[in-house]
Amino acid sequence: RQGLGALQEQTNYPALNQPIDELALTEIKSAILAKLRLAIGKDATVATRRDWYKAAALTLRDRIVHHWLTAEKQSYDAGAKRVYYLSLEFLIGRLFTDALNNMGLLPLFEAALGDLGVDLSDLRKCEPDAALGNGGLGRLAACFMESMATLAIPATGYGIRYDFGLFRQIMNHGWQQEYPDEWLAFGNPWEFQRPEVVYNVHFGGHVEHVDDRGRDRATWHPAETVEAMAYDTPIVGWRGQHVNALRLWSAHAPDPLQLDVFNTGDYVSASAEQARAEAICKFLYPNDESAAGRELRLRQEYFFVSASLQDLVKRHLASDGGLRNLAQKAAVQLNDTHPSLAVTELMRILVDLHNFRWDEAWKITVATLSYTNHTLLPEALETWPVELFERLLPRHLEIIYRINVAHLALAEERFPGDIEYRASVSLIDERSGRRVRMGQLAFVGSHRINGVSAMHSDLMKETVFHDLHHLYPSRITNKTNGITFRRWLMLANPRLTALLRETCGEAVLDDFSLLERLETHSSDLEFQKRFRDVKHHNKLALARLIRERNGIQVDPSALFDVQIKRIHEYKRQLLNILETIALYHAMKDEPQRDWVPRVKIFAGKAAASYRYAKLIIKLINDVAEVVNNDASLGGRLKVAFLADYNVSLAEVIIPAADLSEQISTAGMEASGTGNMKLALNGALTIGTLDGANIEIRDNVGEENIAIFGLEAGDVMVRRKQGLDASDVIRKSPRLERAIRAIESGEFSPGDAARFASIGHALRYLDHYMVSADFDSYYDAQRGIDARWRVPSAWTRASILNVARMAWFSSDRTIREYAEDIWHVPVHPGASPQLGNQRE
Ligand code: B1N
Repeated sequence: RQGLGALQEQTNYPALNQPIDELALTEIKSAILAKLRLAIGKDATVATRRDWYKAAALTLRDRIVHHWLTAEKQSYDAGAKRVYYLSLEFLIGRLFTDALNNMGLLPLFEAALGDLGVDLSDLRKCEPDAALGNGGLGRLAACFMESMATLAIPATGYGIRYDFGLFRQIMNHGWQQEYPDEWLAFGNPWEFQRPEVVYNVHFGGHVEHVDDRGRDRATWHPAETVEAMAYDTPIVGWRGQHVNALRLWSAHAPDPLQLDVFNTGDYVSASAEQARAEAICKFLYPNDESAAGRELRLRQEYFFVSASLQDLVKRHLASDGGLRNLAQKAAVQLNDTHPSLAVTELMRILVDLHNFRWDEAWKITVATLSYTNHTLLPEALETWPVELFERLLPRHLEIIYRINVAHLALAEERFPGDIEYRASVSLIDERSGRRVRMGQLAFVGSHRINGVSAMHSDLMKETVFHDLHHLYPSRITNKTNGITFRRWLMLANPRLTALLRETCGEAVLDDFSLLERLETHSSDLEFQKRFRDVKHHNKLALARLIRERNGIQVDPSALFDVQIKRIHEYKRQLLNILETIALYHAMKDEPQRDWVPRVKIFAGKAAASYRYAKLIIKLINDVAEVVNNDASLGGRLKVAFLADYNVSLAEVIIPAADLSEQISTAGMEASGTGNMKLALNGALTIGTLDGANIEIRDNVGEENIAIFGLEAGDVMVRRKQGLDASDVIRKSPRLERAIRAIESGEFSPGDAARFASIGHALRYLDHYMVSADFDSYYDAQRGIDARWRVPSAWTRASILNVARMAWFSSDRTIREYAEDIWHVPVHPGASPQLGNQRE
């Protein structure tokens, strides 16, 4: 029973653990030294920190592999049903301490490394983030992988092994610049290359229809073939008992070099085929909530869907002798529409390759697949031109047409003669050039379609999937997102974890519902002080980081006000910075007032092609420049934009936050998961009634959260009324002044025109209701100030947030998927009650 001794020690917290077993210590030390020599090829005297990191990671990996192989064998022997999580994104971050912690080996490794003269917390930083995702959707996939392993659900994650993950963000005079993320430059100690696990993935060519006596079989004669090679990364669950694989595909040309061409001296053309194939896994599309619309993206989607389905079909053919009972043995979850082609590919495999009758194949497909929708934003709903489909995937287009025939017949049956209804549910959008609708395809081909928060699932039924919902009324279900507490509490916030263990009992690590035991301590002044000390310590660490990275001096006892997420108009960083400007003006007007000291902390990336979002970043940095250097404020307001937001930076910011900004335009944020991470770490939320904010309010209580602004229904009404914001601006001198400051060059001296487009949008468009919500937001912020002035009240609310967040564990979310969608058992050993009995 080992816990967080190592991280506590690293942060000088009294260790709660048993003494370390000397025998095990000796063993780990010699194992690390052996790795250093035999796998890295270096001697301890010349090893760099990175060498030590790799040696330690490989030593740990050895120990994980044993559990992995055992888990694999057990589920195989038992003929257990397996979950396949198909996702174009897995935003993993670092794995070293995550795996150590789940294996219960953190204290042992820290001691062993310490004896060898290296600091574990230094080694930790040598690991690059695996940033194979954009934001919430990709991070959710990573949390789910960890929870599935924790609940001992046999599962495989399938995705792409991108050579370059999400771009690195660098600030150049306040402007975002993108640089390639070379995360594999020094190798990756976690992955196992599987050169023997290779599948051919085809593109293009033509389709031949043989006479198959009324069946729907066809033969596809493709024009191009790409090889998919597997790389496996083990994912360890809590307590280390169960391990699953994340299987990522890498693309290669079957014929890497055309020797004849090379010998003519044309070296570039000789490897052209290889370059074309490898482009597929070259990089992750940097879109969040917008569709890529590029041919290469469609190639990526088909590539990973085809390889993954071939892999799982092979597995089931080997173990179950046939595909007839596939749905009893396999549950395939589609993470958004990016893997929607699984619907057509599985049909192709069953009908063309395994000779199934169409109707039976269709039953198997629908029973096997399920689809998670993550956004209602129209610009993010994937569609592909029919013409492109025809060129790249001719057989799949035919299958789509064939599915559509039966589907539209059902629609006709339901609403005879209603042409508009049929057009609306059709898999083909005929309005502006013919396009394949990937959302409709995934919906029709799945037995369950889920949204990611209660509100989002309701809106799915009312908006994008309104008509489809009427046709298939039992399919839409809600699965509110969750986060893994192992990473977002235990690892990110070891001091809070130690306090929670002491207060709620050790069993809290296995049963987060025990967090409720904090409630009785929430008003205890002695406990409050200890709780505040933890936060203060975390804030000191963040203040240090802000000084080192941005050269900005912040007061660690100021209110740390945090907005960290992708930069997007609907997430409304603009609303936050406008309020900052208004507060700045107010402070300058009345410098003698007892203003609550605040640090406004921003971090996030803008899609490289999203010019307006990049302009917002520049505005934040320009405001920071003016505000931070205005001596008349006495340091009571600071603004810091931290560059290159990623999982590891989040792990530092979140435990230090006092206030969590969740201020999206109501109806637009499907769920949010940063909102959960921040509340779990004791930040109070200021937010709109949007996504999972609503469920956070329901759990923490409305007196412990600051809700403001228009509701989703109001937003729809106001949009219908027309979008001009001049009415609200006229009534709000404060807002008028803030907008004028932006337009007049107050923050861009010598370049007043820089933010003209922002001023224009705020005044005359206001699609995202920034102006419309401004006053309400400003007032809510002053309410926050008032609360902050009474430390006991603030701390109480903060403690109650922690105490009431247990429901947002991704273990809960995964249990719901397992029960309602996948129909797989969760391992009883991982059930919450077990932890209890140890008390
Ligand atoms: O998925 C998260 C939610 O918590 C967020 O609210 C939601 O915005 C996010 C196209 C997306 N929705 N859609 C995307 C990502 C990449 C891409 O190319 C869309 N991301 C979300 C988890 O449910």
